[in-house]
Amino acid sequence: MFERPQSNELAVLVHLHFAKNEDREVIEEFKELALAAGALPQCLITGKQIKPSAHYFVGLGKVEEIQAALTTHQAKLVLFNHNLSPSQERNLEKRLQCRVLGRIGLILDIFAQRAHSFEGKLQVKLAQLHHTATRLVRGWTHLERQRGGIGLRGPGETQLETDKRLIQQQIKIIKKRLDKVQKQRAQSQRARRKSQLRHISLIGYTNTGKSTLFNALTGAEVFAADQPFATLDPSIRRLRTIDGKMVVLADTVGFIRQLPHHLVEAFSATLEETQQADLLLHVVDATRQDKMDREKEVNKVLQQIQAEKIPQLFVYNKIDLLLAPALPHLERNRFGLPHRVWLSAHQKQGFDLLHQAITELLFTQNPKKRLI
Ligand SMILES: Nc1nc2c(ncn2[C@@H]2O[C@H](COP(=O)(O)OP(=O)(O)OP(=O)(O)O)[C@@H](O)[C@H]2O)c(=O)[nH]1
Ligand SMILES: [Mg+2]
Repeated sequence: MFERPQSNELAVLVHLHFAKNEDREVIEEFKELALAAGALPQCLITGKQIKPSAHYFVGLGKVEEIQAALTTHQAKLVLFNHNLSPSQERNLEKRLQCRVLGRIGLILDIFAQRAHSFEGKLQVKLAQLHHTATRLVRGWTHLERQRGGIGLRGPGETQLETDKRLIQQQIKIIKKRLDKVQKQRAQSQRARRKSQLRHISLIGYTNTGKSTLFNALTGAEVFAADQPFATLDPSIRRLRTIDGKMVVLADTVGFIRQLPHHLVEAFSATLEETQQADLLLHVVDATRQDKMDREKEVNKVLQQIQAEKIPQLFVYNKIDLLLAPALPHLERNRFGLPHRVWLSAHQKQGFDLLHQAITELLFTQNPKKRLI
């Protein structure tokens, strides 16, 4: 459906270590994000720093290193794997004479490219406007601008020349439109609720295999791909459990560490599927070293959307890729209830265990025991 975008902007990537145990996987994820936005990473500049410096985020020496890398690779874009303050972004752009994007800008750009539904597009636009509102003055505005470049998609570019009042007006208009769409959505949600079917939401870090599992379980054909944020708009299908009961299954947008607050807020309606679920299938890529960190990040977002109390069943996916091969199996918690299912969505292995676990958790006699 959508391939990697081909804007082919040569980019210099910057990632600083602030903690000792930051590792390769965080940097790999950063590169994936850059690629997903359509950038062509030319080099990665790393370094250790105790805390960000106020003016340029990085120290002066690092700024010079970035400058040299830009010249060497003839790159016109610098991507930071960190959240830059508006003034840091501005100072860097002025100094480096090119576009500089922080992690939030990068994620927003990917979202802008991937949003397909009317609601999804409005949500991204809203988040972009909030982001832009704090960044009205850009140091590089006198430079030649490339329309549609990374970080310039969506409403960003024209708003740069407008004032905050105009942006606030736009935010108001979009919120109104979103309200309308969301009311319609609430209506269909109510209709589904009336049917009294139990709701299950697939949630988890991005690229863990939620959509692959959704497709394999329901026979749907939603887009699944080895890239961050393949899914933005939720999909909903019915699913029959092993004992013949019908449930509703939702596939949702994946989360990532440092998910921009405005994005979570803007997507709150989409995330309602999750907030109102009876059970969350928390999909985890079992091959990742950092899976525990990722689980924590996902739980942080769940807290933000007040969904942290909904029972979770962990689905440890991609066991076919584990170095030490594992067979599908089911782990139980201290109450003897299903806690973690190890399976492969791709190979369709372990689905019987998943079905069994869902049935037990949703239709068990003692609801108090369901909380894991
Ligand atoms: N080997 C293997 N690959 C898998 C498995 N499940 C998913 N994948 C692959 O993992 C990649 C991501 O899968 P998706 O289903 O798009 O993941 P997602 O969690 O929906 O990702 P987002 O929507 O981007 O958050 C795809 O390339 C899948 O083919 C699995 O069990 N085994
Ligand atoms: Mg998906």
